[in-house]
Amino acid sequence: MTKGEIVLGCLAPHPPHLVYAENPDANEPISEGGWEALRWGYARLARKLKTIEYDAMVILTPHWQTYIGTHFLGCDAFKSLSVDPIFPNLFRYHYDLKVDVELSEKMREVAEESGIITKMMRNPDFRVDYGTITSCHLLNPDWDKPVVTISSNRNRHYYSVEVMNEQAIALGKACRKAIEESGKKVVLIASHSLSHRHFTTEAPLPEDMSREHIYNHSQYVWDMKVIDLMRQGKMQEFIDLMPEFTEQTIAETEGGGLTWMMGAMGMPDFPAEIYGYQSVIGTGNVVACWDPNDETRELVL
Ligand code: 2X7
Ligand code: FE2
Repeated sequence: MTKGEIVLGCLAPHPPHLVYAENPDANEPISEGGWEALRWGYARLARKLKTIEYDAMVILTPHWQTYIGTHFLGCDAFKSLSVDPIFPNLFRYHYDLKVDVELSEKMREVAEESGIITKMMRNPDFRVDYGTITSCHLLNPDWDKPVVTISSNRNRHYYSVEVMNEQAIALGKACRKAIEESGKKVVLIASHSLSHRHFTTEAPLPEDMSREHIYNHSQYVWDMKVIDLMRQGKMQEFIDLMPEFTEQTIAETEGGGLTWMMGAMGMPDFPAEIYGYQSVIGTGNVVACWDPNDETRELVL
């Protein structure tokens, strides 16, 4: 069997606002648009994905939080209505997704062998989190590839960002080994924002872009600092800065997505492709990807 590989790693933020702004048939609320810098960036990355051959998407999301171990989706399909608990006015999405259970089981098994506590989610009525749905919809609106969602274990809350970093890197290495042994080509997705202070009141019209801006200048400066490290291919430096960044900006990196993906990709030292940066209710969001193929990697923005 040919060795499997990670063909792309995407940092894909999941504000439900972005799906709301797109007006897909699957989502009930109707909008007048908004957040174009992110949505157009996502559309360009989605076009790149169409040119890449891959078997499955594997996503780590901070909105499936597990307190004992790391969990993996373990049923062939999940179908339901996802209503965002905070923004039911924006996100009531009818999803119908397929899971690569074989790959999911393999990753769980290798993670367990490396000492990580794990569990398969076998409840067919389990409600898939909106991080998975939003990031996958924006990267692949056709939903024509199976996915695997990995939960975010609450290491950061039990312990610290430092412990989260160590555990997420170990999980990333285990997932890479499992992918290689599976013979499959896989796209990894870290589903989250960067800085994550957000407004506590919403504008009367959510898509009123005259009301959208980053929460404060310090958040902006931090976001630009870490995006610059991505551009320069200094991901080890970013991971080393993760505790300060995460604590000072209440960043959504706390769930471990980016650390896990970088661990799986062997801490890339090549430049990330940057597709767009914008705030959503004050949070900082970048759409970025790491393309290990020197021939297809581009300077996007
Ligand atoms: O989950 C989110 C998020 N991460 C960022 C912004 C707005 C809403 O939801
Ligand atoms: Fe979130």
